[in-house]
Amino acid sequence: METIVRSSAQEIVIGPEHPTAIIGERINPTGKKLLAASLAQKDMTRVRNLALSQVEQGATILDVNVGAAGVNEVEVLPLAVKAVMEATDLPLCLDSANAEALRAALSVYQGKALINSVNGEEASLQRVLPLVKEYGAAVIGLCMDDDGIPAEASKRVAIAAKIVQRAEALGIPREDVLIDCLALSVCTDGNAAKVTLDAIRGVRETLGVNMTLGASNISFGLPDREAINNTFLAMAITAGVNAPIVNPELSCKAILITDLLLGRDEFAMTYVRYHRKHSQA
Ligand code: THG
Repeated sequence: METIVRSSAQEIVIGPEHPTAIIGERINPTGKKLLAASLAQKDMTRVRNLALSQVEQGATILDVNVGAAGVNEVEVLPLAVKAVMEATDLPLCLDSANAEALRAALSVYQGKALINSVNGEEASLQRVLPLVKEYGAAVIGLCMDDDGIPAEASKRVAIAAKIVQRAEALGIPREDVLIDCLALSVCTDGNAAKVTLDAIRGVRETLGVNMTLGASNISFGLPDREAINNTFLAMAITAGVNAPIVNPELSCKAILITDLLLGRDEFAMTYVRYHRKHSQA
């Protein structure tokens, strides 16, 4: 099972036999006032700089999200996508809940994009999957629906199965669906990580599709989030996640070490190269 995403200049293959793809999350105004303000002004300087820094830190795909108060996503998402395409060669993950913004971004994107995201709600399936088909893109399917994020792993797997089935019914191959089993904070529910990991194993065993995960929710409200996130990432990758969404500055090293320990880095070449490039010695 291989998911391929592409820019005009390179291709990234996501799959169990490949190194973990690293989707950089930092082009996102959540919690970043200055980025939100510059996006509202249609100033792409910060977007470009966040693209360049994440490439430098080891991202292999870049998420682009411009959702904030005062930002017209239909206008600004394509502007941000163009700015990132000019700054880097990495394939992009177009992140919006607004289908018209996704369409506008897809129409300027050169390559095979990853769309972030569709979920199990009927309205989402009907708005997003036809765009995936029309543009020959890949898509992230979130394990949630009208009733929110299920507390039981088996229900998340059932939503994943529904998304895959609805995609296939439109002629979208299951290789082009990346499932996100979703993480909630262990601060409020001590079983939250376990449920997500059970869902990941369930999706791997019953559907066999590739998976993403935004890991950082797991540590919300707790001290030393970086340590929690990176420990959870290692567990999630071991369970079957192969394209996590992360802050590359904080998580690339942990991901490369996880690949090394799982036998996915022959002669430790990738880890050693990364260490040389990023150690100040
Ligand atoms: N799954 C999928 N897509 C996603 C998520 C997911 N997209 C959005 C999000 N979750 C992943 N992206 C982010 C982006 C920013 C932050 C967390 C996840 C974040 N920002 C800091 C804050 O809010 O405090 C800002 C700090 C900074 O970076 O400067 O934490 O789960 N499919």
